[in-house]
Parts: sequence; structure tokens; C-alpha cells
Amino acid sequence: MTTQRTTARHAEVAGAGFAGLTVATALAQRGWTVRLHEQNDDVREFGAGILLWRNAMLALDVIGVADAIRADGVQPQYYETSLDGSTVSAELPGYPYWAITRPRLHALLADAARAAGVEIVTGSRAVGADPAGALLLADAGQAEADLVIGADGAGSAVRDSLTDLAQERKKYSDGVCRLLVPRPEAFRGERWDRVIDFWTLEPDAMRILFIPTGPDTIYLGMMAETRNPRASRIPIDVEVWSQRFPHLAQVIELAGKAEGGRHDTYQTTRVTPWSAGRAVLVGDSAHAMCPALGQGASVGIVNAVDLAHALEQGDDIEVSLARWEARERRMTDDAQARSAHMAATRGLARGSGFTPELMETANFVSAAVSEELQARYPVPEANRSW
Ligand code: 3HM
Repeated sequence: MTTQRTTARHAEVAGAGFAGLTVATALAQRGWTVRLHEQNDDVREFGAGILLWRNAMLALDVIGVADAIRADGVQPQYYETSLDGSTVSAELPGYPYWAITRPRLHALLADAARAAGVEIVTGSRAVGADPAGALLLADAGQAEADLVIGADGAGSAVRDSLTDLAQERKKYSDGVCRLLVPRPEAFRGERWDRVIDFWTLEPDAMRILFIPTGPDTIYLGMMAETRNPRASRIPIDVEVWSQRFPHLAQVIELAGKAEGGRHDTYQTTRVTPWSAGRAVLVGDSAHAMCPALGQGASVGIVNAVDLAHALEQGDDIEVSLARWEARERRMTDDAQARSAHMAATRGLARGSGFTPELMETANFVSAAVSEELQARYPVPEANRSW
């Protein structure tokens, strides 16, 4: 039963990335006052693309930004896998997931946050949290709140200050250059409105994940082993990549000129539990995962919306946090374990990798999502895992 509150509850959030903007918006839409701190001088996101699976689209629909993603992004017709230049599978026909650029998704979330009344403070760096209910800021002392949220990414200072939380961190031997390139004429049209996962495994693993993110842009995820330094840097080495993927020479040439991309080595962080008192972690600060399944941001977005929903269902914040974690923990742990396994085995390279077990993450539905909303995202029979 929900009781009538006389004063709004207040949240201080660290980090205006996808999870931070999402949780800030969802709380503000539920009557909270929210201040969101971003350490950079502007609210921005690097130049790459992103897949938003059904789990994330449902959560984004709850906060009202899914329609814009559907309008601006691309629904891939297939997830095709190509090994050594030959197609080995074309999976997920008709599956409800969308590709969009990271800057566009970020701008949509920032607009939604502002429209919901979130106060965004830039140039404000969080250095820790007090479980009694305060965010510790580098330049502004303590900001007290009913709830403090660390959405400050894989290198989270908020998490590291909460010494009651156990952390397991792992680095992997693969990394990925992520960037956006203009979409040449030869890569337009229906044939190319699909994800194509181009692999070569010999003499070492290199992969180009080709994802159209709109009529004019392609996201390239260029994965390589970090012990191959020429394939693990930005700007990318056009010669090394073109030798391995000669049929993609035109987009590789464009990738060599791309600005705003980034290289990251795969890493995971497992934190137990996700909260201490009135301080809670959401997104990569709590569960950074290997990008091998493209689920890192989606899981963070799902958990962010469900966190706001759980807090709405009861007045006792610590009870709500425990309930929320109980609902989201297994799905999140499974996503982390599955993406780490895929990264270690490179299991997607041989095609037909999206097994019902793997699709469990993409098909996860949080308690914040109504039946009516779910019906907007029908899952083809072959991809059902329930
Ligand atoms: C969507 C996606 N999938 C996989 C990777 C990867 O393995 O690096 C990155 C992605 O953005």
C-alpha cells in the first residue's frame, strides 16, 4: 500500500552517464527532487554506437524515451555472423532491439532528465558517499540526501569509498576500439540494415562488429587481443585491419579518420551487495561487464528504472534497496558471467550463438514494466526463453 507523502524525497546522483541519467529521470518522474553531478564540464558521451536490447527498450519506454529511439535508430533485421569472409549464420530476425549512436541516446536521456526537473551540475566530481545519506564532492563538501546514488562508472569513486561492499575485479586479454564512421553509399539499403559480426581467428582473433546506427552513420566495434598492439589503438591502424578484412577496406579507411572513438580493455567488477545504508550503486559502478554480448548499458538502464520503481513501492529506503537487489541480482550476475564466458571462448565467432539461455538477459522484464508495454515489443517464437 502506498501512503501519501507530504514532502518530496531527495536524491543526489554521481555520474551523468546512461545509468545515472536514467535513474535520475525515473526518480524525478516519481516525485523525487534529484541533483545529478557530472565531473566533466559538459554532459556528453563518446562517439560510438550501442545496441539497446528488448530489456533496455522496455525500461526506456517506462521513462518515455523509447519512441525517439525507435524513430532515430535502426532495428537490425538480422544478427549475421561472418567468419573468414563467409556468412555462418543470420539470427534474431524480427527481434525487437535497436541500434543508435551513443551521443544521440545520451542527448535523449539528458533531455528527459531536464524535462523531469532533474538539476544537472557539471564540473562537479564525487569522491565518495556516506551511507548515512550524503554524497561527498571534491569542491562542494557534503550534499545530504534521502538516497545517494553512485552511477559513476567502472572506476567509481563512490563504490571505492564504501568499504563494506566487497569487490571482485578482473581484466581480460581482449579490448575493443569503438567508433562511428559516415555510412558510404555501398553500405546503405536493406541488405545492410543488420548487425554483421565479422570475425577472423587466425593468427589471432580480430573482429569488426558492423552496426548501422542511422541512415548516415555506422558503429564499428573493432575487437582484438591487447597483445596485438597495432590492432589495439586509436586512431586505428588502417593497414593491419584492412589486411584482415579486405572486403571492408572502405569503412576501415573511414575508421582511420574517425574522431571521438575510444579503446577499452574488457573488464568486469562484481560488487556485493550493491548498497550500504542509504548509498547505492547502479550501472557499471556495480556491475561493469565484458561488452561481448552488448548488454552492459542495457542491464544498467534496466536496473536504474527498477530501482526507482522499487523505491516507489515502500517508504523504508533500505528495505526497498534490498528488495530491488533481490529482484535484479540474478539477471545481472548471469549477464556478467555469460558475457565473460563469450569473451573468453569467443563463442559468437562460429555463429548461431544466441541460444535461449543467452537470450534470457535480452528478454528480462523488470517489475517496472506493465503487460501492456511488453506487448509493444513482441518476441519471435524462436527467441523466447520463457
Ligand atoms: C554491441 C556490442 N557487442 C559486442 C561488443 C564487443 O564484444 O566488444 C561491443 C558492442 O558494442
